[in-house]
Amino acid sequence: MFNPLPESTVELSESGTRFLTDLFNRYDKDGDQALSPTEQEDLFSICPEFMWDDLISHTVDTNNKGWVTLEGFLAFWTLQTNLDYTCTTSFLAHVGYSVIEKGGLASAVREVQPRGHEKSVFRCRVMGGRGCGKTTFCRSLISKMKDVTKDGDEDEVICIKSVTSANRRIYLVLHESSYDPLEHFDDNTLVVGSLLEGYDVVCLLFDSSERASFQSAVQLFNAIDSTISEVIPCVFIATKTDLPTVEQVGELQPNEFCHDVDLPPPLSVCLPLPDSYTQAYARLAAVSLDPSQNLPSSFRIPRWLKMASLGVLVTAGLGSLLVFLLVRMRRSGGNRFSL
Ligand SMILES: Nc1nc2c(ncn2[C@@H]2O[C@H](COP(=O)(O)OP(=O)(O)O)[C@@H](O)[C@H]2O)c(=O)[nH]1
Ligand SMILES: [Mg+2]
Repeated sequence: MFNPLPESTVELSESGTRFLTDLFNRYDKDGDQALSPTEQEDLFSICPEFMWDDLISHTVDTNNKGWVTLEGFLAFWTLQTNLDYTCTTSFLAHVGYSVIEKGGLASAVREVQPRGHEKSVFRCRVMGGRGCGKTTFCRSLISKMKDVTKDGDEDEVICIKSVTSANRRIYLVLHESSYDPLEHFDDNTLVVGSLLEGYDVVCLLFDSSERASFQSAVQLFNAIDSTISEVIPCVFIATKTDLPTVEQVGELQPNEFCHDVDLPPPLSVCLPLPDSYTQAYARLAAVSLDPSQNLPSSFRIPRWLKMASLGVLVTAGLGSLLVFLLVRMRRSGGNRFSL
């Protein structure tokens, strides 16, 4: 029986990975290290209730024909396991995992502590104003930025790929959120807080060629600051730097803002420079492994401590007010009250 704690995450185990590798090789009939549409169809036809055919090629790296490679296949199941491991175990049940591997379905997955050293899948929330380049940023991870056509597409994409950082191979998940605080007039702290549950890093994008773009990023930053209960590293990224840079609306320009909150200046990315994305992903991977590298000064204090200090301030304030009132009452003829 596999019963992970609610705060834990679940990853593929060694035997789960081995089984999926063998499965891929079995269905890769021509041995070209990729599943052709027919091979993929064959594989997924054994479990009709699942509809992964489409999803898989939009989520992971493929070869130049758009066919899923072994690396992409494993990345896809890594993501499914991370989002909902029961989806992976049902699939494995269909394809005969228990017949081949010892230990039942539970041996295909393993429980991992949220900040544990054995964790190898890191989730990054990609946020920012509409049209600032979030989908492009996520898709570039799997070299599919050309798929982005419409301006400010509504779709929230999710992409996963393995990257190497500090001699470790980890999986980086980029998950777009289309929530733009400038489009909502009510308090956005609760929404933003729930959008970050289960994420390891937050990436705040802004379009350097659009005057109001940084404002969205700052509002998101402030909402995170006042809502998160756990410390989360934060990376600012300036997009579309191939276009002329404009001055941003607001008190502080992006570099000044980052300096003010004790963060490194924003990284720059743009489509004509694919390397700029590679560097940004490397940064996200490094920050996932060592959050202290990109923790804004105010995020270093857990929320409960902020609330406690607020409580102390309020109590101190009320105390002073009471003393002040008592002193005034005494001066203006304390005969009405005997102290
Ligand atoms: N010139 C330029 N355009 C870009 C760049 N990145 C994204 N875009 C374009 O900006 C538009 C909005 O991008 P998208 O990724 O959909 O933004 P989202 O709404 O934040 O997801 C699309 O037409 C993209 O092609 C870039 O680096 N340079
Ligand atoms: Mg988008």
